[in-house]
Amino acid sequence: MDVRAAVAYKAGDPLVIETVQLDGPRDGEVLVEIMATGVCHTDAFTLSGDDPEGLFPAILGHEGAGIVRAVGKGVTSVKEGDHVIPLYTPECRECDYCLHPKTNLCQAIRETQGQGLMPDGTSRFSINGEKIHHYMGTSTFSNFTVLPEIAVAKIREDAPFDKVCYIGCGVTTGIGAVIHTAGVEIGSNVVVFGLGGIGLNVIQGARLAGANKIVGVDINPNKRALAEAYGMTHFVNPKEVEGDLVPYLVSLTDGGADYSFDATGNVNVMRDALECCHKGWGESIIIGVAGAGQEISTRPFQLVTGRSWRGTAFGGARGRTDVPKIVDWYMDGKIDIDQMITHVMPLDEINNAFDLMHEGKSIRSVITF
Ligand code: NAD
Ligand code: DAO
Ligand code: ZN
Ligand code: ZN
Repeated sequence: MDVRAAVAYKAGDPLVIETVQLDGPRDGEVLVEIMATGVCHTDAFTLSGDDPEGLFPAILGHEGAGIVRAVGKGVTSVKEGDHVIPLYTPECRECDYCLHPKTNLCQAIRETQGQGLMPDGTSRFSINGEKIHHYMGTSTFSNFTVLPEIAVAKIREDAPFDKVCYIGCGVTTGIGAVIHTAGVEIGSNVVVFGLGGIGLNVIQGARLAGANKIVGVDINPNKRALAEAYGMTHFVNPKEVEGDLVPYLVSLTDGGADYSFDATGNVNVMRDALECCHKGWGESIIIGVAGAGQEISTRPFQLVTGRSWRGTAFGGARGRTDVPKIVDWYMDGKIDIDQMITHVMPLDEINNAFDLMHEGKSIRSVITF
């Protein structure tokens, strides 16, 4: 079938809105009509060329919501008409990783997903006979996409697509990092670096978890007001701190953060995030994705003296199990999404969404089809 998609032909170039050919779902796959998709920093990261796994041409996008329009042979867990959120971290419920309690990194389709292909090693997208790569197994910058059955979470039908698409990445990543990965306890002091689409969700996760001080750190002062609305108790702009940032944060958190989170992707910030943690027990969680070839460093003594450094993908969430629950939290008013969606636009204007992100003017732009 012909579909409308934003194609990334080359690193650094704007996306091109094209009519693209999409083959139907094969065994174990589903065809999903994408109704809305968010534009995340990770899409921009791949488009920039900094992503070591980035492949071109590709149809980017990994934060969508839509409706199943057809299913391939052998599909049992969803049917035509079901509302779903695509999962860039699938959940097969059978592999060693899915069966291990300490990870959400299902490996069932990892190899082909990393190659921009469906599990049978082929692409469903093409243009004039030329292959276009899938992206993160989701390719939501298209009004239709094909996904493996294990890479869709079935959600309730009254949830608005233009809001819950954000649960496909940002909301789940931020809240999940607090709840699943860190396991923040009531009364903890938390420091969050980067108050963008992910960091704000870390803030709201910390509030949900009953944290005491929730310190937000961002070089853009315009991020302050919204972060306060989501539960930030103290704002720190590193540009306004006299002296070193780390001792300032240690003092502000009465000896150091119980938990800190990097939601910037900057390796120097990651070091500060680790080093502002409390001696003896502070844990720092890396969420941000750094550019190709970049490395983190600290003095090993930081770890010897009881701080620990960990990371999280998709907030440690198991998509088919946890995503429908997060949709329920939104529908029940336990979490908020609406204020973070600062811009809504049609697919034709998707390059504007990237510009707004780079200019620091948006939290989330959502594309509606
Ligand atoms: P964003 O651009 O919306 O937000 C980043 C924020 O960091 C901005 O507010 C910016 O002003 C701030 N910032 C930049 N440099 C800073 C510095 N030196 N000190 C303090 N603040 C600084 O991006 P986002 O969508 O929130 O994504 C954040 C990161 O998370 C990206 O690296 C993205 O790739 C990554 N990410 C990871 C996962 C995962 O599963 N691990 C999922 C989604 C996104
Ligand atoms: O190696 O098993 C694996 C898959 C790792 C992919 C996890 C991606 C999470 C980080 C990228 C940001 C997503 C928007
Ligand atoms: Zn994302
Ligand atoms: Zn699995």
